[in-house]
Amino acid sequence: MYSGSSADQLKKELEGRVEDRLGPVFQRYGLDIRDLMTPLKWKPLVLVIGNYSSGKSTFINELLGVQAQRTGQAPTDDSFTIITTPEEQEEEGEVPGNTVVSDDRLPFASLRRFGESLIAHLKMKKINVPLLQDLAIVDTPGMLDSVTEKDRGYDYLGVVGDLARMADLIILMFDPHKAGTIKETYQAIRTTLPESAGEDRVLYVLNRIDECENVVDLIRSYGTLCWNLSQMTGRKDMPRIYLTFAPKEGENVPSELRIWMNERNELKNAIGSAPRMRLFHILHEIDRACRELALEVEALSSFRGGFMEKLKDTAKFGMLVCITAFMLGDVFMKLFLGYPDTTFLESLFKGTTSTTNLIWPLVWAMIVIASTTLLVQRFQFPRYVKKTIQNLDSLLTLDTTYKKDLWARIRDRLRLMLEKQAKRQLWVAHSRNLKRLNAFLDQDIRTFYEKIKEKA
Ligand SMILES: Nc1nc2c(ncn2[C@@H]2O[C@H](COP(=O)(O)OP(=O)(O)OP(=O)(O)O)[C@@H](O)[C@H]2O)c(=O)[nH]1
Ligand SMILES: [Mg+2]
Repeated sequence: MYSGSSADQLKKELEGRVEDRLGPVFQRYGLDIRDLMTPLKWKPLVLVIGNYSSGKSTFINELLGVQAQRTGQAPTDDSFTIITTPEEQEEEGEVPGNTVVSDDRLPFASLRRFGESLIAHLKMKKINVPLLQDLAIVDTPGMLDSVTEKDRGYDYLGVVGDLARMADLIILMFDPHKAGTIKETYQAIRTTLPESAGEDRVLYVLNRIDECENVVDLIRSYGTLCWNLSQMTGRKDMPRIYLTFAPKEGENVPSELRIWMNERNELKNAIGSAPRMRLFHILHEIDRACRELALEVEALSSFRGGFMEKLKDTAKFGMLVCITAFMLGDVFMKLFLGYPDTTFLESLFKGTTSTTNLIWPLVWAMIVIASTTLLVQRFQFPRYVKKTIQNLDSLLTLDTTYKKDLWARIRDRLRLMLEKQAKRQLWVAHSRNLKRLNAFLDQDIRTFYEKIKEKA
């Protein structure tokens, strides 16, 4: 199994490399690469979600070897419980939600936004169990059918989404009685999880299979779950579904169930891989942030390029007017005002040009340059920015679904940037930054993926 310390070492190496290579580029676009890692700064996290009474808490207790969580038929637990070990010199015990969201060593500050109702339903339990040295487990209230946000008092799926974003491994538990038919489960799989977690981080479990009357009954439940899952995820391939049950304490496992014992053990072993999954998770987040920024930089580069084209035309026209003003400005002055006595062109023909003949042509040229600059600054550029913001999609060719998804995530950020700092974008070397981002994606991230796989 992947040891926590080798994962830690790789994590530090990765963080160093990211700060070195990407820190300055992210900073140039008003982003802090460290923010990206804040939710991932604590221990690897295993999130256990699923239908009420599917056996989440029973499984956690079995995994830890202690009765950490209350269990029982019907919805039993209405709290999110983070289970971890006490710090050095600290006693076992419970920490209330308020302290959990205020502790800046922990990654849960974002949960504060779900309000007091959630905080009252959030706690941390600290128990001395070796498994928890390298990871923390979050037990959650079961998903229900006819429940609204008002009934819960907080946005349950919002909380699940936030935790899923932080989690390195998500166990989604079903049972044969309600194999994928619960409304909240449907919403979680349909929207919350895809927005927060990669597919590879979710383990599907059909638990309590000992309650199936016979193999036919089990196959029926399994089939129903597969069908429901395929409807919910839209995936063509069926993910692995662990078929498990909790062996009753002190009782022998009935012979017909013995063949399924392996599944439960494999699920437990999969949880041990959370530290390694954390590394993949971090890489995944960095990869995503880099690709998002790369697309943003591409759009800004196109914004800059488009304006430079316009500026070139204006400059050409301005230059023409400038030369005309330089040559003829004083000729018109002489015609209408009677001075200067000798125009620049006259002095040229006579061969008597002196510095005094250059004063008016230069004044006229300067007037043209100054007014062109003013025109560009006051009218042409703001109009270009306004038009670009109105038609942001024209900055890029979005030829793949992946690019379209990325674009949907950064569109507002880009709009804000153009509203606030459009001028600054003209002076940034976007193409160089894009090269750096792409080099990181092509080389460094790949190298780290290989390293994690090698050490597995
Ligand atoms: N037969 C059988 N019963 C189980 C199994 N797992 C759990 N149970 C029982 O099912 C009931 C519900 O288990 P819990 O672990 O409390 O379920 P939960 O998912 O945590 O439920 P909530 O916290 O209410 O969402 C308890 O009475 C358990 O003893 C199992 O694999 N087989
Ligand atoms: Mg429970």
